[in-house]
Amino acid sequence: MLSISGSLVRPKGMTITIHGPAASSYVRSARMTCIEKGLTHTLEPVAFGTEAHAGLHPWKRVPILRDGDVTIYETSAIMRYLDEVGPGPSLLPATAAARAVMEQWVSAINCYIYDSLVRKYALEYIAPRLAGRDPDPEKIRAGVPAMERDVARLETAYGHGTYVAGDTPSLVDLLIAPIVQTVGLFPEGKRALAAAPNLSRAYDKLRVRPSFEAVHSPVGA
Ligand SMILES: N[C@@H](CCC(=O)N[C@@H](CS)C(=O)NCC(=O)O)C(=O)O
Repeated sequence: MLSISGSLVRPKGMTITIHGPAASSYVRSARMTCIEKGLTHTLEPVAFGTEAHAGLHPWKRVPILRDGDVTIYETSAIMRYLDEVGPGPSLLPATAAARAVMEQWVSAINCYIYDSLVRKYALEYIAPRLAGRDPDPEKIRAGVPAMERDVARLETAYGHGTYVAGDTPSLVDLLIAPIVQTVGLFPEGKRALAAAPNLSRAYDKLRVRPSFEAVHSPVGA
């Protein structure tokens, strides 16, 4: 359950726990943020759907962060927390307008883009395969138009600078990189990304960062 009773000064060297599977794009974004910020963390599984899981996240999703007596769910809140407590360079853009643009795209990912790119497209390949079944081509076909539309919309986020909000990565770029990697594992996603040169250029820079390489997904590896 959310706790805000953490001490004002976070003890140096305390290890953060991120709960969730290594393949989850949101989990990978939280872990990338730890690494970018110079915070040590361990990855721990969560028993999906159990009462213990609900005790950490009422909607039974991942990731969940634990840091001493602080427990936080929702990836953007986790990333904000890590950005504040970590010693590494800030992952927030420098101006009010750029920070608002970052938040706009964080919200768009959480409300629309994760759904169209991952949940209703990539997972239609991944989930059946993990269960030892063949993906259903009808379900994949049904997800392609929204996936293509939202890759094209994400392309516009990278039309103005190297990253979404400036010339250095901010939290939203760390949210996007694992999603792009996941979509690019599958043929229609690969084609959509090939038609998005600005997004692909940014992804090519993000994917060689040590933080991204350290959390490479076991799915499609
Ligand atoms: N709004 C949540 C979404 C988290 C989410 O959907 N995570 C996925 C894994 S990438 C999950 O828990 N899926 C399991 C499920 O939907 O039951 C956040 O930003 O953390």
